[in-house]
Amino acid sequence: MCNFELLLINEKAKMEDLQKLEEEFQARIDRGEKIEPKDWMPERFRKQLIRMMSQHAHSEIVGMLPEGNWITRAPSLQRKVNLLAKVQDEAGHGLYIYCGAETLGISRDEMIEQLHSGKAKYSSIFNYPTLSWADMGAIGWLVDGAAIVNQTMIAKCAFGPYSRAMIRICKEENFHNKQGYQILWALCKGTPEQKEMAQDSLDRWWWPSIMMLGPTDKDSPNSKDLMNWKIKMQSNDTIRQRFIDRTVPQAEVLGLKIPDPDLKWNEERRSYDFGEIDWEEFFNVINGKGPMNKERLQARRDAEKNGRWVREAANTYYKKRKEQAA
Ligand code: FAQ
Repeated sequence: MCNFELLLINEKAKMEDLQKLEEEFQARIDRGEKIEPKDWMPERFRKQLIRMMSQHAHSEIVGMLPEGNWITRAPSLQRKVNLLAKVQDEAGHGLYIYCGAETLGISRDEMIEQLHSGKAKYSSIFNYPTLSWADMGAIGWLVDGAAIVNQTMIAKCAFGPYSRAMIRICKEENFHNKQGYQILWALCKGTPEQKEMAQDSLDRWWWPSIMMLGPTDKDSPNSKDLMNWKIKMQSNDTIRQRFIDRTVPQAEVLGLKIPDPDLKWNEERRSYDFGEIDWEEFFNVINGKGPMNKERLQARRDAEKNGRWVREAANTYYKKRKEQAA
């Protein structure tokens, strides 16, 4: 037998082994088992998870910026404390998810570099400006509300570290959601000007909040694999519909009008029908052409640069303590 034939036999054996491993892997997922970082996994699975988890972590971190903008302008000490706690929680969420993604063999530095170079995305929703105090209410109610509907599904996903991080994150998001709703509640029960401010905020945040749950299913290239691997438990459109169905009655309680003339209860589907989403706006925003894309990325790059000395000092101190202890 010549060398070439031997090589072919070896390659074929390797392919058969790989196919067997992939079948066993899929069977584990189908049985509802969790995949842990040290388990064998297909390379495509690892890459998709790194993409989704790192983008999620970036979203939590960039998501601190629009609300951080209002900490010094909160209307009372209590509101300030609540907002400060919420923004700190978002930092924590980013850190849990970065840690989870690191177990897949990518470093935090690489992920940050991908964010800063524009290679990795972060949620479209954080590319809109926060123009009034009511926007703090709308973010908690709508943005955290949409995030919860999505993330309670991810909490059941097949990758152990992601699923466990989500359980804790969802508990905190519930507090965020309630504090946002409570801000709008207070404004809606206040003066006509305050109620107008709440309505203006809903008018600006409604459509972006619906879009943040991702493109419609037919334009969602990652969904097939992710759903097959039970990373995504439900499709973008299913989650969007659930978010709308649970949010419309909440708007009615506030006495606010959702800015969609086509929004109507469909008795047969037992769900709301809603109007056409402006997908052109969505794709512009995720491709860097939203109202605040440049500012958001610049703020993250500046934070990285300005905080470098703190990280260096912390590392030096840690090394020194370790040497002393040794
Ligand atoms: N923004 O094939 P699909 C929060 C991209 S956390 C930007 O459907 P996939 C907490 C997508 O990456 C909010 N890009 O993608 C908080 C892909 O591009 P790529 C973040 C988006 O992954 C509250 C392309 O479009 N939550 O709010 C967006 O199957 C308040 C095609 O899309 C998560 O990240 C978007 N909205 O589904 C913090 C949850 N949508 O990468 C502070 C985890 C899609 O191929 C204050 N992630 N794209 O170049 C997910 O559930 C999914 O990744 C989706 C997208 C549903 C976001």
